[in-house]
Amino acid sequence: MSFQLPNLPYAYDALEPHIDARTMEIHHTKHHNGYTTKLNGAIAGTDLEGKSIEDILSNLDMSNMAVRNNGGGYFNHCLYWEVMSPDGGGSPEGALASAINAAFGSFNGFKDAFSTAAAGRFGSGWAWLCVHKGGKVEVCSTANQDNSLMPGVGCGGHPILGIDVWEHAYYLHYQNRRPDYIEAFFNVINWEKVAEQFEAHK
Ligand code: MN3
Repeated sequence: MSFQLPNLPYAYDALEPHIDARTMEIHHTKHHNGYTTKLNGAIAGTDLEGKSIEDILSNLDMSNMAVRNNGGGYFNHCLYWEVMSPDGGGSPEGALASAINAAFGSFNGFKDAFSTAAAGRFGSGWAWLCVHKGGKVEVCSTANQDNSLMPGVGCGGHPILGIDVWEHAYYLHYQNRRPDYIEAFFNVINWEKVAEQFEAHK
């Protein structure tokens, strides 16, 4: 069994004007496709073949750079597409909203923490909202294609919302204006999907 590049749950132009169609198409067909193909190559014939991506990343030998980079890239982008929607934006409700308020004081407190983590990531990487067993949420950031499932990255729990801050995620439209991309991302967050992830992993 090999990993498959998932289809996007919307058209490439569906997130405009916040994220442009050309960025989305290249990001999906070139970058995510590349991570998927290289991950399959890296695990072929090893004892990782046939395991779930969460299992692979949670028990990862961090010196295995091919699986670390491409397995992270595979997982991270699968989540990224899912937590965006043309009908997104607004703020969460229910238990997720309560967890966010408990951790950050308010939705705006969360937005500040998440945006600061995303803007402050030097070079390439991701910012995350993660949930720990028991339901506590935290914001953190990881470099390159690392994520909080991996051991020893200084960031724990299961990622339930992630923003890609590699330049390939925004440079065509926003050039060096990463903060503008981060602000725009809030207009496309699919909070129903994030809440599903919260319920599944809390
Ligand atoms: Mn990317």
